[in-house]
Amino acid sequence: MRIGLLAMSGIRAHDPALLALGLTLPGFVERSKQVAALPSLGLLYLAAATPPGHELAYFEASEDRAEPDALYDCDLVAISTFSAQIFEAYSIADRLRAAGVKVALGGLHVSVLPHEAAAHADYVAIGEGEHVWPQIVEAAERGAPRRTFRASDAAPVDVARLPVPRYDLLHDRPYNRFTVQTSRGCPWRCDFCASTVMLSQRYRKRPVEDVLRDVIAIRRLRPSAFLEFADDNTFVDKEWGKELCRALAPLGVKWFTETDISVADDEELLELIASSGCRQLLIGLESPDSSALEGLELRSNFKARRALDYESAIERIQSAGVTVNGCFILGLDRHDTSVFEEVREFVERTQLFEAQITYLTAFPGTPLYTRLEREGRLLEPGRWDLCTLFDVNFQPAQMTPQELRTGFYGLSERLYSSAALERRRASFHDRLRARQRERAALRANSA
Ligand code: B12
Repeated sequence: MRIGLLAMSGIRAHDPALLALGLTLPGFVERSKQVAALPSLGLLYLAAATPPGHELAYFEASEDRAEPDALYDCDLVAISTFSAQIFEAYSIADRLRAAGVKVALGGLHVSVLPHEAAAHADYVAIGEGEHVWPQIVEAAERGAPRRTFRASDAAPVDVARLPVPRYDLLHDRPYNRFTVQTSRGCPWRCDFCASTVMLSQRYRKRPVEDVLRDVIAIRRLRPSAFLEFADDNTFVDKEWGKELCRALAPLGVKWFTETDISVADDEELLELIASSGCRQLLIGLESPDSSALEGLELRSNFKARRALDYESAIERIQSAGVTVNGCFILGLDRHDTSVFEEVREFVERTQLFEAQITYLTAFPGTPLYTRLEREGRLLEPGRWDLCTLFDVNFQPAQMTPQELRTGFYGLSERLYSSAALERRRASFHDRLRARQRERAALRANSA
């Protein structure tokens, strides 16, 4: 069969005022360019798990009706999508099916709402795709009737046996940023999280030599590639993290990842992260104030506990030479209109190299969604297209939706202006130099 792999690409946001603002703010523009340049790792994993004897091609659609014509020559098309682009994916699927192409849908959103997806697909996949995808290919080949495949009905996916994602399918594309997974899942359970937890609960890390094998495969394709680890929380296991960094260091790659604030607790790890080519750690701080984070992490109140120590933790990480992209969620239940100034002050005080602000977003399948639905606080239930992190679709507890938006616009202007960006960057480098001088002096004294 000829099999097409369709990624819904680009970023989504609908609020016209924010879009107009975003286009003029350097901080937004920079990240949007980077984001637009990442392929779908999920589809590359499916490609690697495809039984032999089929012809594979990777495609992208940046919006509804943007699907390439060549998709219509396929026998089977696998579409991977998150919530924000699900309706676009459904209409592309409907058109493909009307033209006689078999369609399989999977991914985070579809795994949570398989009944919704089933109306638009021949085959629906729930959960991780590596073991169900070969079954879907086989079903399509036989012309088997429509059905849903559950990863939980197959053997569990062993992350110590993952194949190299088929990066080679991207050989003729302009990508210079690639994703690699070093781990799947996260030990914490934040009520808003809609990542791997939607597929499987457990946190699993991969053998370091397999990660290296994947990095080398990317480098073979694109020697100067920048790597983003598509993990939920890379440095949960500090000793394994050190092993990973030691293995990456000789390759001279530049990389970025997401992790939690506890990375600051281990000085040796920080040094290894810095010396192995890490350009930035993205850390979900969520709010500067611990009280706003009470109960948000459901297992052990991790976020509220750690917020007490955010400032010194950020200082430790950044003075090891690793920039922090601190993420803040606006509209948590304890946030009133004072939160915008609070975040601005915090970013200024800590001189976070980068700050990311998003709205509290109720993704389907999350405990947050269930709670806001129960409390009648979803403004337009079922509007999955508003699950962009940049559109408000809930009634905040202590503000009107418009107050939340207005505060967000104002904060965006202050955080992402050229002047603010330059100030933070200069301050990072100044502090780093000062810290390096201090260390050199200490070493000289103790010698
Ligand atoms: C890398 C990344 C991106 C990249 C690449 C996206 C891409 N096309 O894959 C970029 C930067 C472009 C991106 C953009 C966006 N992202 Co993003 N992103 C991530 C990140 C960090 C990792 C995703 C990843 O690669 N996972 C690893 C792969 C292997 O897993 P997977 O895709 O789920 O695939 C597996 C299964 O789902 C399944 N599967 C997937 N598709 C299919 C299809 C079939 C047919 C089958 C059988 C199986 C199957 O099999 C795969 C292998 O097991 C996650 C957060 C996280 N830590 O997980 C957020 C995340 C996925 N992103 C998110 C969001 C909201 C977005 C945006 C909508 C933001 C915006 N405003 O535009 C955009 C979406 C636009 C887009 N083009 O996708 C949310 C999605 C939540 C949700 N449930 O919808 C997440 C979870 C982050 C968050 N803050 O909550 N993102």
